[in-house]
Amino acid sequence: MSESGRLRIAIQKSGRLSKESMKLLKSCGVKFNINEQRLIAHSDNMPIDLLRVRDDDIPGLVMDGVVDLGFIGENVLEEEQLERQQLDKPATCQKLRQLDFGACRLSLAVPTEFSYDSAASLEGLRIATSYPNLLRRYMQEKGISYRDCMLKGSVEVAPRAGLADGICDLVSTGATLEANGLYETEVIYRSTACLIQSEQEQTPAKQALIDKLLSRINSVTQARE
Ligand code: PRT
Ligand code: ZN
Repeated sequence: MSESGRLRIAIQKSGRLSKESMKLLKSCGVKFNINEQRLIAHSDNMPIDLLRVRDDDIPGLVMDGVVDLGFIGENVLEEEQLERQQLDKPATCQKLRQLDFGACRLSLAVPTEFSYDSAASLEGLRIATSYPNLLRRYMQEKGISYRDCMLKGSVEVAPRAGLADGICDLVSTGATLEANGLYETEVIYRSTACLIQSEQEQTPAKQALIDKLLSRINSVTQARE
């Protein structure tokens, strides 16, 4: 558990955030020997353990205090926070800083033949998404009622498959939307990767290590700007 003297950091095992998260830690001087089969990687030169997991698990691990730090997309963090608030589970953590990778937006999109004026054009229609809480918050703010179609993957094919009228999904270049005969109509959330810390009180030694890492991250990212 994180009560051990070693700092526990959760990073995405494999996916869009893994390489950049590892690269950032390496450029902060943290050395790792990764064994692809292993969940945990121990640093050779600092009291740091890396926990390599699905990105969706990272906010919960940090909010429950199982790990001390996590690299995560703000979209996943905020969706999990909204979910946990409804379930009365711990839903807080400190956002130490935004990072300069993993940029994307969560957007509404509809088929090219759909005549869209505003989000109100979706009133009463079905929207496929993997982000039901962020979508609900946006639609509630606009006072629009809609029907959910919860999909963990293949969201962009839902309209063509007749499962939904529109989608709410992550977009970066827009190529996936275009390839699926969809167009982006509203950006509902803008996201980048970020570094989060558990609310649990740290020992002075661990907090000093976190501060050192953060200061190195600041120098590395400033140098990249
Ligand atoms: O296996 P695991 O659960 O860990 O990974 P995952 O498949 O859930 O996540 P992954 O690796 O795809 O994405 C991790 C994080 O990267 C996301 O939560 C975002 O914070 C960030 N990110 C940045 C993106 C994108 N850009 C992105 N383009 N996540 C997903 N996409 C997908 C999007 O869902 C769509 O299918 O890429 C497609 C759109 O891309 P464009 O370029 O065609 O617009
Ligand atoms: Zn995921």
